[in-house]
Amino acid sequence: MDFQPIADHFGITGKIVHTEEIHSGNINRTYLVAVQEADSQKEYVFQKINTFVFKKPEEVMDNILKVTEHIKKKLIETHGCYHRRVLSFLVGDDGKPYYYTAGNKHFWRVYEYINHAVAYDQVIKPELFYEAGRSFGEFQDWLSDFPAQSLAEIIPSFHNTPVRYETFRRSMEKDAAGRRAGVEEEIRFLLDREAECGVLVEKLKSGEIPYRVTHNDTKINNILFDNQTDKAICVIDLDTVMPGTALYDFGDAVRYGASTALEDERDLSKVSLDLTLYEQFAKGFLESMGDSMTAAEIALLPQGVKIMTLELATRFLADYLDGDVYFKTRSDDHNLVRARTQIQLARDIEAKWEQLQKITARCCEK
Ligand code: GN1
Ligand code: MG
Repeated sequence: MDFQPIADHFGITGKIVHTEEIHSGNINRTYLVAVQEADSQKEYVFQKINTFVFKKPEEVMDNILKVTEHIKKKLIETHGCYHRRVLSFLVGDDGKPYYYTAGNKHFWRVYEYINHAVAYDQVIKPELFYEAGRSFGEFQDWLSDFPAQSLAEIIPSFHNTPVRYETFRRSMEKDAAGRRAGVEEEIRFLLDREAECGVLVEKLKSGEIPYRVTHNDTKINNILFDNQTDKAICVIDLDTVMPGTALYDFGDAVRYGASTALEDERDLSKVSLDLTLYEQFAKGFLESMGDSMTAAEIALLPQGVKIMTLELATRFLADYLDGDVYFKTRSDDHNLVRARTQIQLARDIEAKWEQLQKITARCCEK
């Protein structure tokens, strides 16, 4: 990979001394690029955007720049500086925060690497998940006065679960990769729960719960933690920041982070929902969202977790049926393995439903 033209475009003058792919994320390609300058070394993150997923990448960058500028202002007001707390994207001579290569085929962006930080793929101790809740809650709080109508809808109906089910049904009917016969049991499980998945979208439409500017991809590895203190410092992966409900962000974070196994664990006996972690995240999230969470939203938190889990199951299984065209995969059955962990998690969420209600109520008393 020749990073030099991209570096040149963004005015990075030093000599590239090290490059390395960072294998996280299921969509974009991400690289760490180290540059030797006169008397110091500086690191950048170069990302090639997946333009099959993000059809209008310029709009993605436009949203991100607006949102990061807004957060920077907030941080200056409250902390006097924003160093390490928000992503800073480079802008080329043409004033644009992106650069096309390969005859306009590849879309690149570059941001400053945040030093002394670590990202976790799994929650290794409960305090980390409290921090994650706090951080995603704070992110939403910062954006609570952001003009939502100025944001482009990057992926239409991104978290519209009934629409996800329609797509899933189309994939089932088409059976493009000829894989359907092997997954009838999984299909049945998901279709049995279709009726209950429209609740959040209906309540948003009816105004029972508010639209907010949300992150929409709240996996724990989308937060950077300080590598000394394990305090959350920066929310990353802002590609899908759009208007939505806080319940998506809550649900997505919990289905991923409070699972006792990774999203692609093959041994389903390892997959369950850790209630201690659920409580930690809820505490952190509710604390930093402050009084702005409405009673209706709080009552729906467990539903947010269940619906997001089912939504991801339908997305993974649909992609398996389509022949793996959307998510990056490392084996032929990778999407099926992912769908199965989500189904197992949904089963466990149902088994723990009463407890989830009780814990949620307890978090509000504090
Ligand atoms: C994708 O790229 P990554 O890993 O942050 C996906 C999310 C899914 C997630 C599942 C734009 O996110 O919606 O929840 O994989 N992002 C997009 O791991 O589809
Ligand atoms: Mg992402």
